[in-house]
Amino acid sequence: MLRFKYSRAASGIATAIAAVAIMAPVADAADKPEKAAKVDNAAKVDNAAKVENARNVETAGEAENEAGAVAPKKPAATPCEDRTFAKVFSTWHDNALYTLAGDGDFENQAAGWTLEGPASVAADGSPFLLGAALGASSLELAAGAVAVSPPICVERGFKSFRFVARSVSVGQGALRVQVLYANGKRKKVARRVRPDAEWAPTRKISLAQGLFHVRRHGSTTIQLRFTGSAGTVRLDDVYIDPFYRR
Ligand SMILES: [Ca+2]
Repeated sequence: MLRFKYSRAASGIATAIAAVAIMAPVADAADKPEKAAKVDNAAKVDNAAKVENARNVETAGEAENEAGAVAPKKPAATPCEDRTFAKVFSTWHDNALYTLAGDGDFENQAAGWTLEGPASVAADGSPFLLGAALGASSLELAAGAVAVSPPICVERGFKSFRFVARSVSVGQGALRVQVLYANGKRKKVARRVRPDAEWAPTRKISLAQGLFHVRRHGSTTIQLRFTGSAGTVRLDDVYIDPFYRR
């Protein structure tokens, strides 16, 4: 009986903490995005993933709210469909398992991607054999171009993503990278990427999973948005670090 009462009380406290954590990013997102993400992470049950985030993942640089936000919808209580996972960045001492975003290697004419402005598929694949075969195409974004990925199913523990990029303009190009969440809050975590002239993987970029509240054994979707902000950049091999399996 005592155990039951304790359990109920503990559950109530956990719910209260979770409610505070959910509200905090809404209040703070406009001016203190990093703090908001940290508060949210603090409420996560998955301590292993939290520690891993703190140690290895580039902290998200920015979060925003957009006008016209709609009411959050609950994430699905079903896991993602089976996908292929591989340690594709092990050459760069990153032994995490990754899965390719939908046509994330742009070998199928950016199928499923939404392209706006000066965006096109270029006959210039990354030189790294990350998948089954070396590709021949990448996505080129000049300043002002926008590319949005197909929806990507994510579960608990999907903590970061990375891709391969190069600048092809005379000056160094730059991309703004954002994460679009399906929870209706339209929060975005942004990072600016300035690739060199030679193809190279970016650092890991955080998905700020605390902002999308995936249930245990559940899933939700995110999308990645790339905006050309200076010069011309080509990107290729967009990979997501999947469920925490190590
Ligand atoms: Ca490619």
